[in-house]
Amino acid sequence: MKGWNGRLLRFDLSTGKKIVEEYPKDLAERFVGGRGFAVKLLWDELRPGTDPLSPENILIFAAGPLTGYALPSSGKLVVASKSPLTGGYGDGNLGSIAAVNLRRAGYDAVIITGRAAKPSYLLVEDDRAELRDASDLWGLDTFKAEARLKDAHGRGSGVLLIGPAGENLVSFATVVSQEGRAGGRPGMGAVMGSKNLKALVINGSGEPQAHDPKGLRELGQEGYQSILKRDNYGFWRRQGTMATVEWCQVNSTLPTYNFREGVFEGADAISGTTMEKMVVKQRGCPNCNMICGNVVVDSEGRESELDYENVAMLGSNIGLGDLRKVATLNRMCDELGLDTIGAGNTIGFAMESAEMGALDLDITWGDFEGAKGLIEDLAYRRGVGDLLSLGVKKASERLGGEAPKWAIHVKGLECSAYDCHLVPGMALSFATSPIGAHHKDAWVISWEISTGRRAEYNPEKADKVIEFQRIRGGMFEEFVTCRFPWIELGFELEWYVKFFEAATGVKTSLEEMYSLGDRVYALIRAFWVREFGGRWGREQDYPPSRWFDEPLKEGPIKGSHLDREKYDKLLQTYYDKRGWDERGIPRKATLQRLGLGEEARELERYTTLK
Ligand code: PTT
Ligand code: SF4
Repeated sequence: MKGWNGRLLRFDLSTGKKIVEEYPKDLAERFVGGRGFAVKLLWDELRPGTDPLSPENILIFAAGPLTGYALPSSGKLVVASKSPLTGGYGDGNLGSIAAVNLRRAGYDAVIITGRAAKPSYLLVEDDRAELRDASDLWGLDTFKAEARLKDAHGRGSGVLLIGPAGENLVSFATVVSQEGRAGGRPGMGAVMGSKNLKALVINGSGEPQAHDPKGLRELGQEGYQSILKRDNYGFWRRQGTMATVEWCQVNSTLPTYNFREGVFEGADAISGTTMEKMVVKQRGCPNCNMICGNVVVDSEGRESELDYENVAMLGSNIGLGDLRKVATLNRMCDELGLDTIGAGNTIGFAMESAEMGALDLDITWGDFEGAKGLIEDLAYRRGVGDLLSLGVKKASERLGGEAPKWAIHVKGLECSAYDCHLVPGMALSFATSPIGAHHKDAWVISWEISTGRRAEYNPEKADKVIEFQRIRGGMFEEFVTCRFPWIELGFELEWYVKFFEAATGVKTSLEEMYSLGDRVYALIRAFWVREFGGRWGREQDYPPSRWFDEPLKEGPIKGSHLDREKYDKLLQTYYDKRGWDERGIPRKATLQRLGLGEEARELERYTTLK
């Protein structure tokens, strides 16, 4: 096999046993890499009903057949596991030299099982994989621990690690790398912590063999050149994802006061334009010529890398209109290894709970010191932080009463930063995302609004959600490269088909990639259904009730809210188009058509397939 290394590294932390395994060609052909590999391995190897924080859970770091080559934005990998936050499939995508080094070391994925007897880190250097003592790193923040590991193993080492939040099993702890790349929102950091695994350090001296190395190099160079010529390139380099603050404010979709509103009176103070004047340097992922990590100095004099999601969730969503203070909260989350979206959402939930008298906590909207204290309490699970570290779904259920009404999540994963009172397509994207409420698979909000059809519920919306899920979930998460060249600069999808052919020698087409996306989606859905013991229904695919029941009170579209009946019809259209039944479970014929006949037979042990 060319393009793929064809090898998996398995490491059992309980026994210290390493296995290097050549995987069957069929895995590459049917699941390609990244998320595709992850869900197939979890489906085949994870015992249903496994406690996500037990040694038996499986933690996977997977690259794809394009990762690590000299191709635009190819320095990414997927981290996946059964999620302690949702109980279903969880993953995240982060940029790190660790992705490149993994491929250089000769692997396409690392599969970690068991639990180390004491705090440890796993050192992978080509064929060598050994567990090292991490007692002196345990308790350190991600910046300090990464610096120590790089001192020990070289500046070019790829380090994927957790902070105190992961060590303390916070349900929305992430994996961090390179001082601000963070991935695995559904608690992948907690899974790592439960395994006593502080870090994975990866070095490699080889190169993944390509089918047509010269052709691939030339195509990569052409691709980089093409990116530089894009109209939006200059603006992107200045603002990156932060331009979204202004866009959301103008369109009343900026999450504000725990997603009660879509406009924030302090939006200008946290906008991309404000940030531009504060940027001291830029950072990014490897192999990228459109880097988007803008670093500012925070209110305490430290560097902090800003992205839209971080700023909206730790800014407008908690009523804080001071970008340097927002940057401080963001820096704390990076150090502690907490997902900024989960943290901002949870702080907003806590502020509203305190306001409503449901939680005995001295905190108000925009309370910077209160938010700082809460972030610490979350990471160390102190006081009320212990309850809130479970995520807003479980915390609200424990608080009881009306609290679930202001818990903003889908399937237990906190919503990322788009208010959906009047964008039903985006609400459907959140609701049907394969990991819970994440925008990564279908960011249809921009299409919905720019085409002037935000209020519509027509079948075209379901088509668009599926199209985006096929591209984002079906190509970018499997090839594993960054999707920003395409989504932000219009770098055409055909490039990726050509890259894939030059890397692997396998002829493909966009249609084939879409059907790959459908296969991966169906298997992820099957995984959820199996984990829930077959007890699965369409209520799982509903956005937060707030967007239906509590109209916006401010801004140009005040009075707007989602319509339950129309949403339900749209959801049914989505199911019909996907070939899923009215419960949201793939039909038997659909699974068979996607080459998942064996998986269908296994799923039938849990539920009747229609
Ligand atoms: C992603 C989610 C996002 S999505 C953001 S900002 W975004 C938040 N970033 C966090 C952070 O930073 N620190 C922290 N402690 N927690 C954070 N949580 C939030 O996590 C990220 C970029 C971005 S920036 C996005 S959209 C794109 N995501 C991609 C994706 O999902 N797939 C893909 N093929 N390409 C992508 N490119 C873009 O990558 P999760 P990163 Mg992230 C400070 O991982 O779990 O998916 O959550 O990885 O290397 O930082 O790049 O406006
Ligand atoms: Fe990373 Fe941004 Fe480049 Fe994507 S565009 S690879 S997120 S630096």
